[in-house]
Amino acid sequence: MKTKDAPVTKAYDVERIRAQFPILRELVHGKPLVYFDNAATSQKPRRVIKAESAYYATINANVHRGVHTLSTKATEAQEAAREIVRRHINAQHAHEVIFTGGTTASLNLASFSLGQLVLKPGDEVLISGMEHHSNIVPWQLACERHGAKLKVIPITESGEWDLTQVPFSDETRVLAVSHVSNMLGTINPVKELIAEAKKRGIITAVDGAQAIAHLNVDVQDLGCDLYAFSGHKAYGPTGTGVLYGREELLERMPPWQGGGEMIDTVTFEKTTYAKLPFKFEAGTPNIAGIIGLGEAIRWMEDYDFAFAKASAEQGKSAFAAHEHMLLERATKELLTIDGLRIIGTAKEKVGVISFVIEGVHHYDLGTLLDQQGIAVRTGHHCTQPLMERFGVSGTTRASFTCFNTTEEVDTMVTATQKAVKMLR
Ligand code: 7TS
Repeated sequence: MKTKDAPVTKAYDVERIRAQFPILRELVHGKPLVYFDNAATSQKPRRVIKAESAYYATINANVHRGVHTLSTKATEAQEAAREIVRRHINAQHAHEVIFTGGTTASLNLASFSLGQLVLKPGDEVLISGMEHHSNIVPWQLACERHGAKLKVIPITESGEWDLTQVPFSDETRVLAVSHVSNMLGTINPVKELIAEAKKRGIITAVDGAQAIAHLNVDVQDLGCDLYAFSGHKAYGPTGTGVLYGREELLERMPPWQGGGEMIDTVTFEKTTYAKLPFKFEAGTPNIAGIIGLGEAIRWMEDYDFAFAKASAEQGKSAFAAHEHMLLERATKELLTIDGLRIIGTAKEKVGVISFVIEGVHHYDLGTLLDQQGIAVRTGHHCTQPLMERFGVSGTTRASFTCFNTTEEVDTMVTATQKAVKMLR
């Protein structure tokens, strides 16, 4: 895992990174865009936009279908992207990488298929109190289908798992937890919890939606059975995602959706399924998006790793270090605002800051910030149980990425101070 306390040196050229993102030239309400909603979706570097359009302009064809040249080229480009993902997350085999529509689709696949495979009445699925709805509802549905129960790891005041109260039991069959919280920014000790689960023979699934663009994800090192993420949160196109699964488990898991591509033979009496990964990829995939996702990962590696070498002695991630510096600055400056409370004060955080301000509704604040060209997210962030845990209806959330600047943080803080004066 990348650590984020590396010193940011002169080698980190934020302007050079910004130049890669065409959208940063846009004005919003006549003001330069300050994009602090990176946890919702990341912006796309030019290379990714180009890779997607080049596919349509030059090799558009269906994959794994025809013998014609374009189909072969499209297939090769898609499978090259699978290998890029495999290498990036250090999966053992490319066929352990299943392409999906996003984290939500990956978790629905995982919960449906694992439900069929292992859940019986009385069994338990263990999640945590900081999960996104995408890592709650699919498991709830699976539990309803199979008569199982959903159990929850409680969250401490600082926004961390309370490891003294993990409700493992003899009935726990699946542990499904997020690597990083989208609301709190907390980096969870997933490796440790997975190790504990494995000792008990529990299958482990990780929601990596908020980790993939900020941490070095190594699925073999984590020891997880399944790992889900979205391409669009890691500089890639929307409508792309991955479910990594350990080969031996994927072989045993039944398919989720039926259709073309996922079969070996079909008769009206019986269907046999294709080998991995195609067993889980029914229908025509998002070929252009997958190619774009591969390019996004290559872009991230080219830039982040190049900077990492240049900027941090121990090869720490330069993106993560930069984002952490922005987080520290925003935290310090925002706390000077009277009545402001940060929700999520864990020691290990990515560049996500959620806050509430006494006497100010997050929606009003978000609207006033938008008028200054500043994009933040407001609301419950698809984590309603977590909102309830902290006794709030919603927060304002700023989430930082590699191209954000200290000036942008200062602009947001000043605009927030002004907004508070207007709204109180
Ligand atoms: N899990 C986590 C931890 C997330 O943050 C999100 C999206 C999802 C799952 C679902 O991902 P999707 O790509 O399938 O939609 N989180 C957010 C967010 O924080 N703001 O908008 C979407």
